[in-house]
Amino acid sequence: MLRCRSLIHRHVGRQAQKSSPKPPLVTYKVAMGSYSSVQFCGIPQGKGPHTVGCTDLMSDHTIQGSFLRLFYPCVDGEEYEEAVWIPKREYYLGLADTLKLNRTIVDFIFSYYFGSVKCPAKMNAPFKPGDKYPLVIFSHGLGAFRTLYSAICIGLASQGIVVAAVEHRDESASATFYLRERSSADSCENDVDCEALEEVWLYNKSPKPGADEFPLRFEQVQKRADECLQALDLMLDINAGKPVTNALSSNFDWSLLKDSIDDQKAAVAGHSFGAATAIKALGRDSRFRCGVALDAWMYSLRDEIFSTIHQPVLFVNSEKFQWVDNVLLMKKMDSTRVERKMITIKGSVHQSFPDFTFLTGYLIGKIFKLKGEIDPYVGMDLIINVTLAFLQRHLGLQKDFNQWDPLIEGEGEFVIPGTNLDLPPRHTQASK
Ligand code: VQ7
Repeated sequence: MLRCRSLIHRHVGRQAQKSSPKPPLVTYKVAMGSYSSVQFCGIPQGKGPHTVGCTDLMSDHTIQGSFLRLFYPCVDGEEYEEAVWIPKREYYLGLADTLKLNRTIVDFIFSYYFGSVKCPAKMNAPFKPGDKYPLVIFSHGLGAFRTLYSAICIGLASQGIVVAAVEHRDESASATFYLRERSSADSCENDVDCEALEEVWLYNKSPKPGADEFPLRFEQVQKRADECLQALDLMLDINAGKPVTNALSSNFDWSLLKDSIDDQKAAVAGHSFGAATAIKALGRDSRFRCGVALDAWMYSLRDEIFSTIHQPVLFVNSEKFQWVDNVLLMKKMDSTRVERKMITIKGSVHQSFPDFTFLTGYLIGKIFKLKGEIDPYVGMDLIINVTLAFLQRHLGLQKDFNQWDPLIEGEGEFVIPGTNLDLPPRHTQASK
């Protein structure tokens, strides 16, 4: 049961200016280093002008289908409730496996602490038509799943971007599911509530101890990129007015999305393994006009791929996660023909990108490396704002996101251009 403690020195965040019945989100004035007495206050609301809705789509129900959570600008209204952040218990079991912890204990603790966490997006609220929104396909990291990056997805959607957060079925998610027809042996005779389809859960597959990890990750990143392309196809079909078959029951009206997505303004983004996935997807499909790689884990990518990518890419790195060989792989994408940018967020860690960074106290956050030195809310604003600036530049958006252009150059209090690591001399200048 998460609660926000009162703060000693606090200021009211920008979202408090929006008309909201909820108490304002509070963030600390001290952005780095000394927020030890500060408590979290949950997943931050979007800072843009749009209220955000979200809905789940599984199309089709098989393991080959797409599974995604869509974040989008929605109509205002009180009647829609905020979405449950982790929507099924099996995800806790998967996280337990990923973290190599006991399932029963994790289930008990996580149900208590995180079971009632909501994300500030209204579940199944009607889509707000009347504009042509850009589209971002988002790929989660290894051991994560589609809802764990809600802060980023909501931040973008509140600024008028439709975000499809894919849940991968390559056994890199901590848990995911698809549906299959019940066998006749366990059919639903005399059970009126029984569904004809049953959930089949897939958990994170670890490489065998001592085995080479590369073949598994190489295969997974291809499947992940396929799933991003498939999600793009699905969203563009919906935009074209094709009827949607959703294996998950909801009253969401998909027809409102017809002609609401700008099919010339699609980008792909992701975190860690998801960032490698985004890079792979760029090489596979030129409909993605640019990519944003958040703390990329480049391990699964072979050198040959770098010459196949012709779109602009922004690398947003954390200070603590990166190492020289990984950054050198990013540097292989340096180009004189298209923009390749890299910045590092000071005081950030690998887990500054997913939502857990907002959902523990300081000490637990530090012990489990969920928080760095930077205030997580300040870090998240930087991640979202630099992404928006880059999307505006390369998707040709008519917005004011260029106010954050200096971040792309690594200019600002908590950012540096390029990397904090010492690279061999000939790599130090490019892509800054
Ligand atoms: O794609 C990745 N990779 C490759 N995604 C990651 C981590 C990662 N690794 C980089 C290479 S390595 O250093 O060898 C191993 C890690 O993180 C995505 C992610 C995973 C989770 F398990 C998450 C999450 F939010 C994001 O959930 C966590 C939950 C908890 C908590 F519930 F216990 F609080 C913790 Cl402590 C950590 C992660």
